[in-house]
Amino acid sequence: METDCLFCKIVAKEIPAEIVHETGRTLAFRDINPQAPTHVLVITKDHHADAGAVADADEGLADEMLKAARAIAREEGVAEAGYRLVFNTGAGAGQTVFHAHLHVLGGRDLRWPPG
Ligand code: IU
Repeated sequence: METDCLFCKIVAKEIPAEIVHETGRTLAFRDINPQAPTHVLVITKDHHADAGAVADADEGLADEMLKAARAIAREEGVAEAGYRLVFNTGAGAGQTVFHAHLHVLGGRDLRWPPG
């Protein structure tokens, strides 16, 4: 755990969050500033700075995040209509919290390019 990391504090239950899904190595909760009717963040329980660090980390961790996202999309009822998975990776791409998180967005029309 990184002491100054907000998402580590959510994992440690030191900061509340609306948790919607949990696996052995991931936790998912509703984004505090939702950009779509469904906006859930899938995070790793261990601290990894971004998606690249997840890819370099434990075997199967990225796969576990992806499977969690698929389960959430189904549970939220957005899988059929379509949903978007986003890893903002690096400040230049809009990453603001440097603890790896996969955005699961759905429940409205999603345009491309995302901007
Ligand atoms: P980003 O990809 O790093 O920009 O996404 C960070 C997300 O974390 C963003 O959508 C925030 O609304 C969200 N978030 C949150 O859900 N709870 C918080 O306490 C904070 C940020 I700070």
